[in-house]
Amino acid sequence: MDELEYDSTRLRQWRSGQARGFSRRTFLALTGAASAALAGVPSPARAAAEARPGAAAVPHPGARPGAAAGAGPIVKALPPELFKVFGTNAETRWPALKDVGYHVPVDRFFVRNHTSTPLIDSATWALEVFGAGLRGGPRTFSLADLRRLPPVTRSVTVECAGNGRGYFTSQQGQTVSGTAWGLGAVGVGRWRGVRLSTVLRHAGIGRHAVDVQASGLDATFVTGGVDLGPVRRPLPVGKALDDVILAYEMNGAPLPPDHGYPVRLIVPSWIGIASIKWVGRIEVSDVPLFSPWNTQFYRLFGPEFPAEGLPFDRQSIKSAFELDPGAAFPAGKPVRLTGRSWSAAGRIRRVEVSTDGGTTWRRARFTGPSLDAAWQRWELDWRPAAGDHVLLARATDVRGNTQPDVARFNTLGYLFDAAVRVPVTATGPA
Ligand SMILES: Nc1nc2c(c(=O)[nH]1)N[C@H]1C(S)=C(S)[C@@H](COP(=O)(O)O)O[C@H]1N2
Ligand SMILES: [Mo]
Repeated sequence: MDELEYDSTRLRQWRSGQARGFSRRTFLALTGAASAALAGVPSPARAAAEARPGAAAVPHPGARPGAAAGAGPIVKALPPELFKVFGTNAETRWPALKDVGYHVPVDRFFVRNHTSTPLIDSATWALEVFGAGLRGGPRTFSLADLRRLPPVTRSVTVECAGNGRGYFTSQQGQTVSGTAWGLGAVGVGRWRGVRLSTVLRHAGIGRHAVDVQASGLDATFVTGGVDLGPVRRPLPVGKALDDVILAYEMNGAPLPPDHGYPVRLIVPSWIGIASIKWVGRIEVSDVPLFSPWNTQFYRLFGPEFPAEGLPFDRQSIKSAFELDPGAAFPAGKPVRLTGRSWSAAGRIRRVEVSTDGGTTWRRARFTGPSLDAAWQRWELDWRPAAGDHVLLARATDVRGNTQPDVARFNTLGYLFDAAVRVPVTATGPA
């Protein structure tokens, strides 16, 4: 599974108009008028938001059986000591992970909703697998059908592609659009379900299958008066048949409503949008598929990238301390700094911590397991002198990728991977 090759092939197909689902013509109709008026770097998301309502309606399945609207955008409680809320989204506050184990408990796992958590009745819910990439007709699976198939359990990170976006502005002085997340749009869960490959084989996937696209049963996503249809994003068949899970349990219990009940995708190492929640339908196509979530969103736009934007799928590498910026410590007393690092390219090999703004670095001690597609916990003892200090943590993975000093600017603020500067103070005698 070579993602770079997949992405460059899709970019070529997209440029030459070979795209079903969300064509380049539709994209240009949405963005053309507005981007002509914009000076500087193109911002398709902004352009789409400014497009005339109804200018380019995208067809989508109207019937969404089993879905009902929830009370608010997020169902679970969002106490301020555990979450920072941004509209329909909520990020985990890192101090809330300090004394919890390897997996993030549901009560503090971040939520990223394009609209609202739907309340789905699993008794009437069914998964429909359909499309020209199947050898026969459509197949449906009840939750009981899925539970009868051989299960798998795996600890996997789910991380929003925009995690850390706020640091493009606060640390690099750059203007980007989208939710100004800190580092808390990430979590590791223990997911149990059935391999997507098992379900696709039961559905009769054919040799000519090209892409696999799951759609959510949450409300369709409307931006600037344009209905973009249900949240959906294609996977190449190579990835779909590799390590993707159709999960029905999180941390040993049925998925909670906010995290995709009754069934969601878990796509290891890929950006969070790939892990479609509340899956209702899965299309197996015999042609390349496109959706707004791999054409106008989740592409890298900016001076360093092609005008159409560079598609991407994989997450990057990051580290976070289990504390808030501005945390205060007693001066002259030992403190144990703790944190976690993770990379989509593999396990973490080394984490270095600086307590003096990046001048000197010490190696952190690993605690707990090192898992592929999840994170590494670490700690470091420190005795701060009175005054202000800047902490940094910098991870290196088994492939040799290291967090840079500066993340690559892109207008939608994805894949922030630079080491984050965390101001803290030590007060008192000494
Ligand atoms: N149906 C649907 N699936 C979705 C989304 C959504 O809004 N609707 N958000 C995606 C995004 S952008 C992310 S980062 C992850 C977040 O998963 P979580 O809310 O369980 O943390 O879900 C993804 N799956
Ligand atoms: Mo996301």
